[in-house]
Amino acid sequence: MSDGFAQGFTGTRPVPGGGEPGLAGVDAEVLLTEADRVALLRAEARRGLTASPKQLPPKWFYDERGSALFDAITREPEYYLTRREREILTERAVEIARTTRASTLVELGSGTSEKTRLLLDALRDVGSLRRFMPFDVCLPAVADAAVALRRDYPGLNVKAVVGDFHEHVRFLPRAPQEQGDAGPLLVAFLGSTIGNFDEAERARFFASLRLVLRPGDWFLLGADLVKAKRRLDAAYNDAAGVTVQFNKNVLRVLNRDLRASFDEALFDHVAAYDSERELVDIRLRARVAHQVKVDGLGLTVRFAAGEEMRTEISVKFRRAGLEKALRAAGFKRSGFWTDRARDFSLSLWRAA
Ligand code: AVJ
Repeated sequence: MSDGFAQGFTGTRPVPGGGEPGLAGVDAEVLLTEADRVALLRAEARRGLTASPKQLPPKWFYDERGSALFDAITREPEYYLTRREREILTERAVEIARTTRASTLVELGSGTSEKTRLLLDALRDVGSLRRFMPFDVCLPAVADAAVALRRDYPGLNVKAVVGDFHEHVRFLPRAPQEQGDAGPLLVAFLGSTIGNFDEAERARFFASLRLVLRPGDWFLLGADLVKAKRRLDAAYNDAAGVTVQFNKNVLRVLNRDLRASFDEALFDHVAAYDSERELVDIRLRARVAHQVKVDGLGLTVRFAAGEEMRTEISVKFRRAGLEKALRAAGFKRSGFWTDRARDFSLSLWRAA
């Protein structure tokens, strides 16, 4: 590596891919190439479709169409999360910028990076901002974010990273100290994407993030809070049906990338808050008994009538639970904020 980002790695590092389409003119680190992505999809789809009960990891919603559908969900009246998080960020961005004085902002699962602009503006205004790194599994999403932000923030060094944050957070490229760019890193993980992780995945994620950070670096976490079931059920069953399309999009991804023959019309969207486990369980339920061929895996998958396949969990949090998990991973709390309705939380953690 000659770009000065190769230092500070531990462990074996994936070879960055070259010549990925869709990254023209964007400085990028591809930790997950298109070929890797398909290999990972194959492995995870094979495991999930042959498991009992069947399940698919939620990251596979997010091809270009899925990312656009998620964006549409954030504008639905029932889906309060994005608006609440934006309310907190609008109020706290300056405080976060003054506290962290971060020189690099990393956004995990960046999507369209729209809320990040609040942070970028505040960090630019305190004069500490040098670099922005959108990190996402969806290459078109990071590429678009990188292009738009480079345009709107002249002088900002933008480096896109394509990766799976379960696997690749520990390989986050760091600028070496000797470049005179030793300001702290601020890693933002917004939107309650952390809700997609189960408890073990969360612990592993916080621990590997802590390993890539140096003492004095920062972690900003957006996490949705436990609340009344009726509101959560409504948020994941919007009247316009965008969430239905989003949930079923994973079937289109399998059809296209694994030459599967899923028929969306044979499945119902099912999403319900489980107040015991404090999570929204999101599934696709087969309307009738049928078989699906997955040619790319040489697999025939049988569904019984009424059989449910889990496509996502969306865990809801309490402050005490978050503090416990982050402290266990080696973080110290610096701030914990909610919106006025106490629907959503934004918290700032310092690598201790
Ligand atoms: C992007 C994981 C935060 O769990 O609320 C929205 C995804 N799924 N509606 C969430 C989602 C169905 C969303 N996250």
